[in-house]
Amino acid sequence: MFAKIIRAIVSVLMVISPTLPHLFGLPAIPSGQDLALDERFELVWQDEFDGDKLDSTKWSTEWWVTMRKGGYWHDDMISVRDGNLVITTAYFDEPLENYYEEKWGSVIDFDEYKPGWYTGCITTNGKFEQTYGYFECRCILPKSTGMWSAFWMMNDGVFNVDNSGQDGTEVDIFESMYYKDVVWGYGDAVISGIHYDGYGEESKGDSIDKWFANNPYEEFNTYGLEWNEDEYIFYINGVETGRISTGGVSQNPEYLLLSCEVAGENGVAYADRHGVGEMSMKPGDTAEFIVDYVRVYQYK
Ligand SMILES: [Ca+2]
Ligand SMILES: [Ca+2]
Repeated sequence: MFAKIIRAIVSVLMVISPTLPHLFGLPAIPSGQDLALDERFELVWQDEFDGDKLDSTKWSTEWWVTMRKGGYWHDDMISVRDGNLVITTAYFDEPLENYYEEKWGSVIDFDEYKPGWYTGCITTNGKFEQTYGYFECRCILPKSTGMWSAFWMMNDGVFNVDNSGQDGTEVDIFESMYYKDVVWGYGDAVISGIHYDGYGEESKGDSIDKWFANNPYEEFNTYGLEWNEDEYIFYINGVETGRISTGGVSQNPEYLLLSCEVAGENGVAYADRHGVGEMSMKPGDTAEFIVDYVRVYQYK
């Protein structure tokens, strides 16, 4: 009910000016240029997730293998079935086994696995990276407040502080964090943005604010990024949402990540979005981030 009213209001505002919804803190409806995928790009890399386990020639689960915000990232939460990657989030009373203590224990300051929420992340780090092109995933988002799913890219230069993003930028092609706002009808939105110059005091970034997808917790949508030497252009279902060139775009190859996080800190989930409230999901419930494919294209 509220959802339809909010959408109608946003539609009216956008007729007046496409920037108006964001001025009122509302998501906007994608209305920019069409991607024209087939005319402008050729497919160079893909995973359709057709097998029965994660393809280790394309993906690794070892990008970060310990506590992550209000939960833990763990291999057991990653599965491939029915043509999809599924990253499951669930609560465990007994900590899951630490597969990486022996391998990484001397390098990583492991936070002990404890009872709590477990979820996961996969990355092409060390297996595939690309400079420029078009990057797309088709997915259904996990249904709970406190869940934060994302399709994003990284380069180790992100940590280099030089007042520029050209040496490497975290590009968040989409992040879901608005399930809290489903009641009011703008929970069907995702955000896109960038971060560069590390994650400390010098950290910089930009965002294109909230954009509507179509019923994204129940239905597949595509979320894409076009990246050239001048700008990042974000898309939902092949329609531009916005573009960013702040700090200068990355000129270095970047690897891909698909991840789910539980909001909170020190392995304790207490957040519904940015650090307040409760998760709507309770122990015994599960949330699934379902990804039909990841496809990477280069300009023709
Ligand atoms: Ca930099
Ligand atoms: Ca598939």
